[in-house]
Amino acid sequence: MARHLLLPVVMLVISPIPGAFQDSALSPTQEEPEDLDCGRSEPSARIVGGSDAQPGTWPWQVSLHHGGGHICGGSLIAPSWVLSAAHCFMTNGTLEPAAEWSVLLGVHSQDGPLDGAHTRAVAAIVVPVNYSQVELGADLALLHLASPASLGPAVRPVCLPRASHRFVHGTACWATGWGDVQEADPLPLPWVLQEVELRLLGKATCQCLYSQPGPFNLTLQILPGMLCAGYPEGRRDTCQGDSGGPLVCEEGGRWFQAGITSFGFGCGRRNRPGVFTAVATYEAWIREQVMGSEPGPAFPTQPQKPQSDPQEPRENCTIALPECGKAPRPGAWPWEAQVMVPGSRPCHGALVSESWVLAPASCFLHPSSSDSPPRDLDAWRVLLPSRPRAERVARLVHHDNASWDDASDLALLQLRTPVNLSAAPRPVCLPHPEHYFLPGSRCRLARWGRGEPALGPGALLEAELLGGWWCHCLYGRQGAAVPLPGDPPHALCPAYQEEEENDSHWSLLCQEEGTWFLAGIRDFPSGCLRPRAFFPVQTHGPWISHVTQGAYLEDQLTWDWGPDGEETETQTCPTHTQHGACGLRPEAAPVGVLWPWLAEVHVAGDRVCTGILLAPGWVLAATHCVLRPGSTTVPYIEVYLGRAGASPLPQGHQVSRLVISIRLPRHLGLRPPLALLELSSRVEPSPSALPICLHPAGIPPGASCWVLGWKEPQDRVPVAAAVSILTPRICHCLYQGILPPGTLCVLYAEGQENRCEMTSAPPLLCQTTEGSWVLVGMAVQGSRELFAAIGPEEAWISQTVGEAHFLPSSGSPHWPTGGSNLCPPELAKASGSPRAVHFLLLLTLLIQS
Ligand code: 4AZ
Repeated sequence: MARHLLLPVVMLVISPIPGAFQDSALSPTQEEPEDLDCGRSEPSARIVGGSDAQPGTWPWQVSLHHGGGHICGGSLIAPSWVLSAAHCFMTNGTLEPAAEWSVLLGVHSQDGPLDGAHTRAVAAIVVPVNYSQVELGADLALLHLASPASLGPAVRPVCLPRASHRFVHGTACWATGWGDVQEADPLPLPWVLQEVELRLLGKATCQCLYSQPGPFNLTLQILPGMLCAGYPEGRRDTCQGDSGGPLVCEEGGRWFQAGITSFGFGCGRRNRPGVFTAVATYEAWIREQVMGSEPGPAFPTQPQKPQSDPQEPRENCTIALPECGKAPRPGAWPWEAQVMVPGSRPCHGALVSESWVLAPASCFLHPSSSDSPPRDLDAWRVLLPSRPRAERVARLVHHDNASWDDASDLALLQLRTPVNLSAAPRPVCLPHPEHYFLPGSRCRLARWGRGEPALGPGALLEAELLGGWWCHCLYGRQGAAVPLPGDPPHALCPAYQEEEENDSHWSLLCQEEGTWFLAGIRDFPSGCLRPRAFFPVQTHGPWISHVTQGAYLEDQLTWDWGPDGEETETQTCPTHTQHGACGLRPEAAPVGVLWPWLAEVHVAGDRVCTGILLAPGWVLAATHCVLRPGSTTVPYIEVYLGRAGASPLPQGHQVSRLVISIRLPRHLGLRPPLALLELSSRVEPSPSALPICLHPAGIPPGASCWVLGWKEPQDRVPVAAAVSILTPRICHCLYQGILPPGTLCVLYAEGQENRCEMTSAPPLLCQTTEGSWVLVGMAVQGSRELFAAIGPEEAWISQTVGEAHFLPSSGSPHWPTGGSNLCPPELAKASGSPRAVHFLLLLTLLIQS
């Protein structure tokens, strides 16, 4: 589909035609002599879904060449006149020079010797003054040939309808052209003229179809002077390159041109019929332009006027529903195909049309010679649901990149006999390249490739699609722009509610309005801290439709996004994702949790502690909060994630886990301040639950730090209080002798110290200069300023939690080394008065820096 630009109004008559003005449209005489025999073709006798025309069937069809190739169609209406579409000749609102165009007449195949064909130069191109863009109508043009065409059996004019001519809706008419056979799929050699039978649709029916919202919320107003032809279910249509060509209907043994191919949304799409310029509407304009030409176009009287005005019965608004992607229930997939190749395990694929099965090419590539798969297709069989016998295979087509690019690990198998589609088998829907699966879409996994023979529980795993930011940025595309809705995504990431099986290959099915799409294939082997990602199938839509000529590419069915939505703002990945998916906090996430690593640790139903997610199965908390002093039994503890500031999130993003064990480091004497809580099952990373980073040196150099707690223990709305971490020396001086080793002291920024309550033992976090968030300490019981440092426990944490994410140690240490070990006397003196401590500390810090 070509995107048509908004073009300014144009009026360009390059060579005025002399002669008397005769406004026949206003006073058409029924007996008007016909100056030309029109609309007759040889008695014996793409367009999308069409077929090769017989030579001589459509003798008025011409091909308009520009820059050495076919651009548009046209129709011969008089020896010196060709009718076509205005948009063929306009670039940025300007009419292209007539001299650059030539008209090919009497041509059938545009490849090889053009027997019987001849060419004419164009002397002038005329476009209505009120033409600006196709969607606004008046998309017609007249080409005045430099010399008359030589008429013969292969070159004859078509008849034009008078303004009063009524084409009855439902009439089967024909469109012809050398245009694309599908969207972005040119007519193959030998470029034989294609014909397709299209039914005229009443204006109300067409408006009803085009009022169904589509991708980009597109709807269209059908204006006077437009006419639609096609089918609600699509599949047969005109396409790019057919523009300007004729839509003709036979009446009384003559062919009348009812329409000029103008535009449409895509080609052959459901509820998107082709839109044509209604020629009858422009009788007066055409007569005016050709005035004085001898012989001029013929406007024969309509042979039999329809009895009554052919208005549609009020209102026929039956839209077509998708023919693909309906399943009785998740898991009972009517498109599930098993390809049986002798000597190997069954390979799971999906039925995508009556005749084609899509499956991973790796199932059929010979491991030793990847480019020459076994070709003994005779012995291959395909099992489809509800089919009594296995299907035989006629052809195997590999994706060109199948053997080296995992994202293109695809092959298409053609069945020898097409299957009758019913409830089962039924094809799955495929997405167009511009399809945008909304974040939060409900998805399922389906077997793909050499899966295990029995239906594993994974096949019913429910997942929710993550937004583009997460999926794109967690895969380390630092600094790259996140693909906008409508742009092809690099990956699709579903977030699972439960654990999945790790070792299987799956395809990703996503649902829109009850219809299932094959959205992704074959997950990447995911790093443990990253959500699973699937290669999007949508980028392969053009290849699949090119090979199958009829796979079920279906438009987007849900659209709660649009050009004005937040989702369309360009977002960029932060640079720090290079360290993996820890410590991320999206600054401009449209929905999401501000603190995705913050957990609520509900202890024995009577108190809530703060916890921090370190890895998919581990949360760190302060021991004194989760274990009562003196108690040795493990209380009943539940951990909630994805709740911090989570109000706009769908329910599915809030997860809870039981704590199955509490691990404490070995400490002599005192009870260790930090506790690791092992969760009953992993929490797969998602925007609302992501692990934090750790730093081997404890505090990353140059970081800015915060105490992250709740304002009130009841409502648990997270608040962050800005702090500075004091140097060990100052800390030591302030709390002389009373601090356990590894304790950090903080100084709150002005007015921040009472921001959060402390009974829940909040964490101390720092954000590195690159943007990653690092856990530095957990509050010590009874103190606002003292925190148990994480740094000294690095070895214990990494031994207990294999996946804890330590940032690479870089740069200088957080504190300058050296200097005096003596305490500044002012500090010691100040201990009683907090205001004086602050003042003196600030002074000391300034002197140090
Ligand atoms: C085009 O771009 C075009 N399906 C022509 C016809 C249609 C769509 C696009 C109708 O010239």
